Amino acid sequence: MKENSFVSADDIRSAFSAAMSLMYREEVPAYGTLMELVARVNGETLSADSTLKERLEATDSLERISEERHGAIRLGTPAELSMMRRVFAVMGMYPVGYYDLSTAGVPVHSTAFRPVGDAALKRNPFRVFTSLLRLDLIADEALRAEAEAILKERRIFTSGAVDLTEKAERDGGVDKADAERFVAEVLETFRWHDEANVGADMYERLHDAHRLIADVVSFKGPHINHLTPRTLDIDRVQALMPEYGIAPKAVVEGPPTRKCPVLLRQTSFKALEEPVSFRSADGGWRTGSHTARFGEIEQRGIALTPKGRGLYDRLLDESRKIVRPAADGSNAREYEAALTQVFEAFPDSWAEIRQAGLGYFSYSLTEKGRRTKLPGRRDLNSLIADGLIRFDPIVYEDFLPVSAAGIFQSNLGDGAQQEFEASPNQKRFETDLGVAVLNEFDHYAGIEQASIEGCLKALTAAMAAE
Ligand code: OOG
Ligand code: NI
Repeated sequence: MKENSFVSADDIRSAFSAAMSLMYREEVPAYGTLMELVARVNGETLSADSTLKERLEATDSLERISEERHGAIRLGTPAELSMMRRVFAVMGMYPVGYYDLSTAGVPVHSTAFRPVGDAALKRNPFRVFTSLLRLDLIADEALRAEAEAILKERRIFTSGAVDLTEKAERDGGVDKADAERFVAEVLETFRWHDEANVGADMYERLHDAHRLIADVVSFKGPHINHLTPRTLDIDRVQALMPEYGIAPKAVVEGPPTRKCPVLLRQTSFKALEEPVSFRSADGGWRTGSHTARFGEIEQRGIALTPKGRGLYDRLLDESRKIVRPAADGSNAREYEAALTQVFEAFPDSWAEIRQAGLGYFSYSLTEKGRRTKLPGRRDLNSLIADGLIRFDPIVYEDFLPVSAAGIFQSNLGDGAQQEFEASPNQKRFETDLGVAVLNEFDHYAGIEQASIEGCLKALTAAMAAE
């Protein structure tokens, strides 16, 4: 096959996220309502702030502002995880980062499959937060073995999805017709199944061990458990959710409201209780319910350097020592107040964040810079001071373990939290995945460095062209 007849991975990813959005809105109507609210608030925010509108027009396409930025699934076995990696690779999504959720009382560890280059992210930044169940954290050995046996039997990928993935790997891409089939086949893996794989008794036992184990083991596939559009004003959407008949989680996860947003803020509406049927011993079905699926929103800020991230983690920890947010929302105000107060120690202007080496920036020539010719290389700070180079924050594209744990917890119900020993096991995760995860900091540092090089080169090349 000729290479130029291949559909780009970016196009396949875009088609896939659009198809998933459509499916999820049909499956979970409350999610469609959230999308409407997000579109309204984004529209209002843009009309009230013309500078923001201009800035976004320059960097993003405005019609796509309110589209999904991520979703999440939970897998059951190493084989599922490594096949998922191959499927996502066809869509230009690669595993970035390792997240250990055991410390937060959730028996999974995770990565985020996402596009990595600047151009691919601009084209469509859709990511999937992908967790692998850790049965090794379950104390009951008999139950662990039974769960493993159930998982071993299921096939979460259609044979069409497997064939097309192999074909794409072999040929180095897929043509238009295959790309369409690929999207349709892969979508099946993410679909909701209201008929459980197990009987009600087994479901109860799994559920008693941990609600998440029941969610992963009891069903035919790893149903998409939420999708997350981008909002330009997360506090406003959070405040308006009840008016739209949806119940928000108690607090917004991540940093407090700031002039210069850092990392990632996110909130969700609580997972819905949905009817499911369980197999009964007589071969029939018995009705019950399961709580798994919800909707989330996110607002992203600047990517922090290891130093900035260290400061963020320390301040977050400090805030949570003052007030630990309760699942029922009873101390939400106090928590927000503590967070805001503690985060006063984090500089809140781009210049200060840059000077302190806390964040990653993308550098570009100003109007004046484009007209200037330099006799030789000069140092970046003096070029900025002379108004030849400007800097803009690089957006954080990854996730935050404490926030993810908060999202998990709020959707597992308000019941007592379970404790696990902290046991990160990145090596094991990577063995199961089949490759090492990419390091998020390298990615941001690379984009920053390339932008600096680009500016310096252009400034001196201008002179050579004279
Ligand atoms: C994933 C929760 C993590 C996020 O945005 O931090 C997540 C899950 O509940 O499976 O999606
Ligand atoms: Ni999420």
